[in-house]
Amino acid sequence: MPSNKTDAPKESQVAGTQTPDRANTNAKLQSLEDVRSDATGQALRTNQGVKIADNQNTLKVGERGPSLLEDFIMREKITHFDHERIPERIVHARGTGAHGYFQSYGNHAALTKAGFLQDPEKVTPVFVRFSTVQGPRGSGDTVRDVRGFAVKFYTDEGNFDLVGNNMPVFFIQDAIKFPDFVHAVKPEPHNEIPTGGSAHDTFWDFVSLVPESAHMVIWAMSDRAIPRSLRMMEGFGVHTFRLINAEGVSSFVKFHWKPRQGVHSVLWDEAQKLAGKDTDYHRRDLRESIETGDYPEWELGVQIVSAEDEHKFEFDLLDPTKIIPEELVPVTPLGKMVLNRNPDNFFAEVEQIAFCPGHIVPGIDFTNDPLLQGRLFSYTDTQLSRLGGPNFHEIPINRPVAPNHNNQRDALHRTRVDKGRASYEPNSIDGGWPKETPPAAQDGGFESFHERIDAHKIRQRSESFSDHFSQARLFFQSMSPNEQQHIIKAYSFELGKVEREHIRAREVNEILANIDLKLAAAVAENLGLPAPTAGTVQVKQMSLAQSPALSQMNHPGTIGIKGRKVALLVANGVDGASVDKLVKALEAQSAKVLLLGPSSAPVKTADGKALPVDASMEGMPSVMFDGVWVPAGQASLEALGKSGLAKHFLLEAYKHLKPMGLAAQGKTLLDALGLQEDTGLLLGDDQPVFEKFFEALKQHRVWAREAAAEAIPA
Ligand code: HDD
Repeated sequence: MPSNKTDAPKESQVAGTQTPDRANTNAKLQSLEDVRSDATGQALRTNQGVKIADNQNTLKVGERGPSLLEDFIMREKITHFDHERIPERIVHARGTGAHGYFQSYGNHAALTKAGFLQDPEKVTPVFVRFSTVQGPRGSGDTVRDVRGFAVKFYTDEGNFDLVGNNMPVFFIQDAIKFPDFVHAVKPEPHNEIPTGGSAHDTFWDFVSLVPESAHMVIWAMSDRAIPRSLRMMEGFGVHTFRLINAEGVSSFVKFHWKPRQGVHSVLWDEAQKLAGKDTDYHRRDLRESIETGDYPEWELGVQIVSAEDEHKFEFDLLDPTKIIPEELVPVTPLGKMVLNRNPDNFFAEVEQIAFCPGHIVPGIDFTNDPLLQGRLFSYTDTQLSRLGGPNFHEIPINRPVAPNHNNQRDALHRTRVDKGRASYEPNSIDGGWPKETPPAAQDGGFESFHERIDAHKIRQRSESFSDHFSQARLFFQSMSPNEQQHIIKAYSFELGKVEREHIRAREVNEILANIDLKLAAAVAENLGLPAPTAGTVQVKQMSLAQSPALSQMNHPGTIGIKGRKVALLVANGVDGASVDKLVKALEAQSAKVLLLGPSSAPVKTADGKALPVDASMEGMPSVMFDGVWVPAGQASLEALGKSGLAKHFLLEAYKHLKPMGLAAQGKTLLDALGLQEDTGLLLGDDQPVFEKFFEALKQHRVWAREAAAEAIPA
């Protein structure tokens, strides 16, 4: 949970432009400013600077004659257009991003010499890119998938990239299996289906044959794979890293991002509908929240394990399919990250940003996790084809704030003009510059941790990596009953789409039965398969039976209902005072309120005033909201009761367990819909009822309603 540390910098110290110490941020903004182009008041010109007189017609022989090859203006324009697209990322192609800053809560010198973690006054600029994994650039935001959570810290000592996911483990233990895994999950090669999902034969074929994937797959079948918002996801560095202090003492750490907004998801039915009703649901939500000043915030924390304790756990710290349960090692907060600026140009910033887990700074180091080791090679390599050569670090979004002089020269797309004659080291011609910096306690050259290794050169998996089920079991058994049901349904849905019965059966008998027999039996029943009576392997019993930190229910966030989206359904005859009262009450909680009418036209209030609406109920369906309220006004309530659109809106919100409220007069409408009041379906007009509504919104969904909601048609 985000802490309430008192030494945390005040919001006013860092928001806006009056911040006392914004040197780094300003340097980064300046580096982007140099290349930012504003065409306001400018003449239209060619790339060579020639003013264009006619941008409507190709140069032709006569009005109706053939076009001329000499039309350099048309050819330049079309040639550039023909090459506008670059290869999309092989994985994580669909994404969005934002600028922000990181600030340390204090001086963490005992843990690391990394400069950006030493000084609470220092503001380090960051850029974050969130993504899905499987789908192409144009795929839906709300598909069931892992979400990428990649952060670039532009520190004074060079760029540090924390390239993580919203799940703390991974599908495989060794990078050499990555192409196999990705080929299996990607759309199938013969028909390029499915887009943006894993419910198909090749994925389940692979994961049912590879038990090391069991833990990650159960995370992917949980609500974590269908987040409500990118703002409401935890982030994880996944691997164990090292932090090194000035004395050279190394600690093992796992990185965590904890959202102040809480950890929340949508329901599977919502996710599927949103993929059609608002394909851009997540990127829109992030952009709008930043635009309206509702800056998302995460706390960066680490689980710290001293070098002496490396082997004290029931699992191997180097195995990326394992978590360290937070009950065993709590997360120590280090600082906070705030996202406060949207990109100006999606391509230049979100598409061209290039992350690499190998981008680290002094005070941070790798471990021998074989997945991490392979990643250190893969990311730079992929940029060569994606961004066209080895100079991608010169693209403005990738440029470090720190200077980066060296003797690397030329290559495609080189933009820097290197001065001097000597592009080698040592040299005496240019005074020997640029020169090495010996490692030092602070601000020295990078030095790898001096790890002693004495071993044979082999291709072999460590025996300590062989337990594939105990943590998958811990995960399932730590879920609330609602979350467990969602997991059962997710496996059943996905495996139900698998055509080959032997693959379904293998997943149930050889994977699920080893995780939890109740889980296996429930999924088997939904697939019409016999329930397994025993697992196929002896699963190690973990000393911890449950880890409450794994359940999203235990992460409501620390900002109440700030930023939650509530729809007010109105029609002609609505009571203007009732609308006003609720809008004021919601705005006082910093929730977002939108008025929805039968169409986009204003409605008339009971006292004859025109009340503009934000959208129609069709334009913004219930799946786009966290809660819904129906204000008073007899005529309005009657009109809504006759509108199929309004009734569907309310029934769907009920089905999706959303907090709902109706003015007391709305009882007839509620009865007509066949709905009963519950802890989150409220009738009334006064503040105590509003308070209950806010409390239900804070809990995100009315979980106790889930069984009753089953009966409502989807
Ligand atoms: Fe990866 C992109 C996260 C394993 C190879 N990965 C990529 C991105 C994220 C991750 C967030 C998108 C970055 C962006 O927004 O531009 N990847 C992970 C995590 C992993 C992981 C958390 C396991 C712990 N990845 C992994 C392995 C390999 C790769 C084992 C290869 C051996 N990943 C890539 C890549 C990508 C990439 C092909 C595609 C585009 C890119 O790098 O820049 O190189």
